[in-house]
Amino acid sequence: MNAVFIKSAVHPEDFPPDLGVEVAVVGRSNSGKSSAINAMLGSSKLARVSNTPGRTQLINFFALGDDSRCVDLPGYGFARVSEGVRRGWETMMRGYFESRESLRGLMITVDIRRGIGELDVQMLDWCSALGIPVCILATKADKLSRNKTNQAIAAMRRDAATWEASVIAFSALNGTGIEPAREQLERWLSHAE
Ligand SMILES: Nc1nc2c(ncn2[C@@H]2O[C@H](COP(=O)(O)OP(=O)(O)OP(=O)(O)O)[C@@H](O)[C@H]2O)c(=O)[nH]1
Ligand SMILES: [Mg+2]
Repeated sequence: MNAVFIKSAVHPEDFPPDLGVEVAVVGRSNSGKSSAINAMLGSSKLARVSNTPGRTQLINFFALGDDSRCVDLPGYGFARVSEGVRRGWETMMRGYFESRESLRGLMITVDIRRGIGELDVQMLDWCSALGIPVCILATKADKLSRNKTNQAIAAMRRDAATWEASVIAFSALNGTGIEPAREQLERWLSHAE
């Protein structure tokens, strides 16, 4: 997939035109979001863009083709953010989720060793209220043995069933799950209506 950075934005009026289809990626800070985006899109330049200081707190849009986009959303769960920053994040996310007609699905990166946490649950609740399909990428699967990975995935699938979300064991390091994640992305992006 040939991805090209379009722009960063905070407010809906600055987003690229809401045409065609897009898939967004979000997750706890340090959960492997940038690595997952790079692995799925097969480009190492994208993370550099989204990790540019200042851009981490912005919504980053990447073009994947004509009217087809991947959106890198600012992560949550930073250790010491002020109430003001947290509110700003929430307002920005609301502005995105509640206005974006072209959004076809959301991928949430969750560190497989942590499992689905409170903030992920809020995200899942929000998506199900808005009718947005979710796929969870259980990242850093290379950190666990095969046995532990299977156990963790089974537990995450049980948790995720509440929201009808799917779970994919994923590792940007050894390539686990990159193909199924990419297929999910493409399935969502092929929903043109
Ligand atoms: N072992 C292992 N480490 C990973 C994997 N993916 C990411 N990491 C490491 O986890 C750390 C965070 O990865 P990022 O991809 O930057 O995570 P992020 O969610 O984008 O982080 P922020 O944008 O800083 O919130 C880095 O040190 C990565 O090298 C993986 O699949 N396996
Ligand atoms: Mg990142």
